[in-house]
Amino acid sequence: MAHRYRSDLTWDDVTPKEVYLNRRQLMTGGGALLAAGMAGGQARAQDAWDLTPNSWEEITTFNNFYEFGTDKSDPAEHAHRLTTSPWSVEIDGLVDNPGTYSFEDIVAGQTIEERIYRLRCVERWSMVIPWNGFELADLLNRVGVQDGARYVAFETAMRPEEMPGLRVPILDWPYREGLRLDEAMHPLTILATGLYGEPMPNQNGAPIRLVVPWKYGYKSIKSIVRISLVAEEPVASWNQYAPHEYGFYSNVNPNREHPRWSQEFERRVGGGLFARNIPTLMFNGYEEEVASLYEGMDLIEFH
Ligand SMILES: Nc1nc2c(c(=O)[nH]1)N[C@H]1C(S)=C(S)[C@@H](COP(=O)(O)O)O[C@H]1N2
Ligand SMILES: [Mo]
Repeated sequence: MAHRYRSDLTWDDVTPKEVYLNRRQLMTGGGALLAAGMAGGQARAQDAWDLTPNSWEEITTFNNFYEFGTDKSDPAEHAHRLTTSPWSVEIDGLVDNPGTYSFEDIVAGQTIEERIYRLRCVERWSMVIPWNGFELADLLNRVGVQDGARYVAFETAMRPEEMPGLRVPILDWPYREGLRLDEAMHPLTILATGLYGEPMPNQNGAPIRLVVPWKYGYKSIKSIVRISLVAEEPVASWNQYAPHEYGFYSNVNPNREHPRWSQEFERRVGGGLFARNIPTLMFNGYEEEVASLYEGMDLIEFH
């Protein structure tokens, strides 16, 4: 029987909304979140939780979007070739209302909010990005998640004529990602349609991309064309590419070394050549909000 899936948590349970919505209050909110005590001195901890957004320039010229090439500058250079309108997303699998939804259908009736989130890349750089978007849970509840659905699978567009990077068989294209249903329903998980109040730039995943702030950046899949509700853990591109390096969960975890490098520190993009290493926080600083999703799980084994 179909039902509306409800996460145990609501946005109000997890954190004061202002913490994410208002930069000035952030300093206080961030301080409170850190009160539990973290490794490192006070100043370093505050650096790690500094949510001053990166500039538009930084956010739109230093990207990972391998469909357009593997250099950080490739997406800004080539992603203009992606046709983002019209756009549609196939929603299928264990849902009451499967179908092909236009971008306009998907955003219709959604209140687009600003969410200032930290993005922590597995390559040890980070940014703070003021996204505009809405909770993925809203969309999933609208299409009706059926009993038996335990995961959500996502796919990026695959258009060889518009995406020069697809010629390079690094990944088994299309780019795919997945979340457990409770992660997908968590109020921090959003579908973003813009940043800095502007429509999403192509290099950042226009017209609609996922943002899961407590996971390494690669989980936040761009330019989504398919969302499937499924029973079994779906394929995730980087996990498929190198399972030992990139687990399905990919929660930011300074205690779990990537086989080729430590995840203990990161550098903020834009800090220049002499950017300081700042400590990486458990769950990218969102521990208070999301740790309960993983109670009882060994986060080294399930990395
Ligand atoms: N389709 C697709 N989505 C993707 C990627 C990609 O190569 N292709 N790269 C991921 C990685 S590794 C990161 S760090 C983030 C970067 O997002 P940004 O460029 O908006 O900062 O996008 C993620 N989403
Ligand atoms: Mo990344």
